[in-house]
Amino acid sequence: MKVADAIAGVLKAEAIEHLVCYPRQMLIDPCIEAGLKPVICRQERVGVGIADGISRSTDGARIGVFSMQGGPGVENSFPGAAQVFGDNVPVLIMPGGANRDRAYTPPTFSAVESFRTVTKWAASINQPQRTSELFRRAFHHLRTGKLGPVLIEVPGDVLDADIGALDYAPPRPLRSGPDSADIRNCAAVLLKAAAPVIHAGQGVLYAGASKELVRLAELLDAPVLTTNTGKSAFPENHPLSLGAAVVSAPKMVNHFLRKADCIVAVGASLTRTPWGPKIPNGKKIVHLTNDAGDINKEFPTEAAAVGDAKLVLEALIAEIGNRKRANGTVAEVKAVREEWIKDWISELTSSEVPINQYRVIHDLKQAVDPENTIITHDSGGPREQLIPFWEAVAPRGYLGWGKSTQLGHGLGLIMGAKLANPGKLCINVMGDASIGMVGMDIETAVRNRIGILTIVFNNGLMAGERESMPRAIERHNALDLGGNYADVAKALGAWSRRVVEPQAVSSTLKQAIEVTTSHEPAVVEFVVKEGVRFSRY
Ligand SMILES: Cc1ncc(C[n+]2csc(CCOP(=O)(O)OP(=O)(O)O)c2C)c(N)n1
Ligand SMILES: [Mg+2]
Repeated sequence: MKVADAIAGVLKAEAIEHLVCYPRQMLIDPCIEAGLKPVICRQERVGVGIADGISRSTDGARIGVFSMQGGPGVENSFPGAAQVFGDNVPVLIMPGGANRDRAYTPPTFSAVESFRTVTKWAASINQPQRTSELFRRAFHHLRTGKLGPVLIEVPGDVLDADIGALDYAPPRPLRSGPDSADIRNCAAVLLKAAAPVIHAGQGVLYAGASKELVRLAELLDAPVLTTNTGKSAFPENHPLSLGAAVVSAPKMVNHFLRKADCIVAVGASLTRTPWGPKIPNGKKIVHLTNDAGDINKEFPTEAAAVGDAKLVLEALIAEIGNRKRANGTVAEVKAVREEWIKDWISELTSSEVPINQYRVIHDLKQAVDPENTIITHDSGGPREQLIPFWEAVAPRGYLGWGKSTQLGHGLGLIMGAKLANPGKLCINVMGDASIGMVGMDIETAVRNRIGILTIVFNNGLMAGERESMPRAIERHNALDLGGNYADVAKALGAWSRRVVEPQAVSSTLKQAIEVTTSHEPAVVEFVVKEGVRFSRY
């Protein structure tokens, strides 16, 4: 068997359905022979985004794979790799590579060396007979421990080498549980706390531990906030939910963070980031994570336990037993939420022209079945506007992203989510700068019959950058962007509408949702106001 066919056999054994790819890549045909479906994108960074959507929306149960040319192809996929590395998403990136006799000859591009800083592990198949071994390691890394992208480079001259029969068995995902002494310590700190707050991250999603998280919150009568990537780990229609935080957040988040004496982080690294909850100094920290390297990293830690979020939560729940607490938290969350909505209801229902972004979000909420919807934001204003006000009720009903925050990443992400969840309504909300980065890939959705709904907030500028370059703006209008994206989408073959009247928001969204049910992407461009009011308290 040739190495190319062996790799196709590995992917088949790993139940990979889609090969997201861009030529020239000599693995494409062998993979198609093995029964995979190709998804050819228009740009490599979007290809990584599609693979991300497959992995992220399935909590890694299905691994997204993206394969492209060595040299220019892999060079052009660096942003995608950096984004999934920042967000710890298990994605397999499989570039071609120069023949082995070109290695270490400048300027030959080395994907392994160049991607070392944005991958969990990167290797080149330097000997054909190592194919099975290297893929076993790759899939082990993609399933176990702290997750992240893995890169395997396939040099051109390796592909045709004969290696006999393929000997490959998919490695099982492995979970580890916590030390019982650590759990006793965590429970003791928690039960002494007067006002604990639970800070939940994406580890809860990957562990499938949302039910256990709800149980812990109810036992402690503790309110729950999530990180950006952890949004949807806790049902946001639960009376203890505070919502998720980026720079903006529901009013409840900072209200409870300020008064908390103890923060319990679950399935979260607690890395300080502008796009996450801001934990004030001086709180007692209890840290539950599968990566010991994150403990004591940013915060002195009072108690901690290392393990898979589900196993750790089960152990903690058992340790707390019937020592249930009551703090009157539900009534306090409700009161602050009511104050918050009072602050915002005029925005959410506004009839102003240009259209208010919050009105679109509000009308969209009414138009969807939240149990059957996956939605994601893009960078910039849309992220800040959507996250506080979108109520995620089911795990992975929201794909929050952004330790790096690359404009345009949401488009590939939602295409991958739709490929992996064809029965769900999949929506991405992007600004005009974002669509400028990746808009041509709307054609990828058209051609591959990926029925996503793309919402574009077109305010004709980069709202968040007003502060960053006042002189350039004053003298050269440097903030402004131009474009009619409904026309662009139409020219790319998508169903599209441009909406300027608030009265048409709801009916157009409903029409667009209907269009997506027949595997056709829909793009709705809303001509919106600049939009600089954010939910920040
Ligand atoms: C690839 C990339 N380059 C630059 C940035 C910095 N950045 C963040 S938001 C933004 C402007 C976003 O404008 P737009 O998408 O139109 O949304 P708006 O803020 O206007 O609502 C920029 C330049 C980024 N996040 N990603
Ligand atoms: Mg804009």
